[in-house]
Amino acid sequence: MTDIYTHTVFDITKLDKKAEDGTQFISLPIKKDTRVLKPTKEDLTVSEPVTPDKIVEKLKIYGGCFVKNYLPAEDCDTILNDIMPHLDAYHGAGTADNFISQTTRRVGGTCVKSKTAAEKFLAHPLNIAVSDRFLSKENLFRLGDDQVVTGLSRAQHNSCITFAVGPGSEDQPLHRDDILHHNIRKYMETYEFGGETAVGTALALKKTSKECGATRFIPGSHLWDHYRTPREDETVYAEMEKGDCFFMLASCYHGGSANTTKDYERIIAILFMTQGTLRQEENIFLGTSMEYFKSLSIPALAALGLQISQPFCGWYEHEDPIKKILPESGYDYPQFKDVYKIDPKD
Ligand SMILES: O=C(O)CCC(=O)C(=O)O
Ligand SMILES: [Fe+2]
Repeated sequence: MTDIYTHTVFDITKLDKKAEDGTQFISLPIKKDTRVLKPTKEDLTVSEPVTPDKIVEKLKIYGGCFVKNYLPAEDCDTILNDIMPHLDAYHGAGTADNFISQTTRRVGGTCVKSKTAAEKFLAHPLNIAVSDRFLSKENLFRLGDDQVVTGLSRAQHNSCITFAVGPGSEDQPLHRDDILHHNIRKYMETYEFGGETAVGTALALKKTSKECGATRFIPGSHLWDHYRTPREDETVYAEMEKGDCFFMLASCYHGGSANTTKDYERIIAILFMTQGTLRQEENIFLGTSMEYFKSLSIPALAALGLQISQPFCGWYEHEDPIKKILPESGYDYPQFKDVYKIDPKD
């Protein structure tokens, strides 16, 4: 019995075996799904003239697609100039795991640190149109016995992180970004709308190649269930020229890759949109002073939503907000509740 509503942790079978560092081995349910897509770069690239319909079609089939010349080079330069001082001030917060390499720098809040990012990248008509197709909702609601109202909830900004992936950065484990929303995916034969919680666009602020660690992704993995193993030999590298963009559903497996160059830093801005309903009803953050938050207890701050929702939701400058609000308190909250090793790897 648990007092927390949950599903999938009950699918973990603990094995009688531990790794050298003490990590518990487990097994997971195995679902047979051998579908592999091997699209060419051309298959994955939206043809001119680029329209929301064409992008949506590619995303339904592959989970990711490329748009050439999404933003002019000058806009990329302006965004990079706006963000560079913040990247230079990066001190490696939250690098205590294998998810972000020590030689990778990253800055969140790109759309509030760069007006060009907000106006040209976030408010890009293709981003708005495509995100709304996957994430917006319009519904009717009954009020009393004789009235119906309707409401439109549009896609909204979820995050926009600029990554500077330096030489020596390693392959990031393949993952789905919608784990932050605890989105448990079901096997799909063909794409069904309604279950997506985020849609991403990765903008190349500089040329990005396999050598410098381009994002790699698994075409078709947005149709997989929660348990299928993501394999390296199924990945495609999102190599792009400056100003090109890669659209990706958050349900698609992907990861940043190893930068094997000697001196070339890969710089990319990754924007995610989410459902307009994935927020608190009341916006208590706008207009509330830091002093007020500092005066509150940790349980009150956590209940207000200022504690990370594990694994990845609600951070401020890549850290749990309570750590920022009460730096002297010794408060620490892990990113993951438990970490296991899968055995056998199927
Ligand atoms: O570095 C990249 O290209 C991707 C990074 C990423 O997927 C992440 O940090 O969630
Ligand atoms: Fe990711």
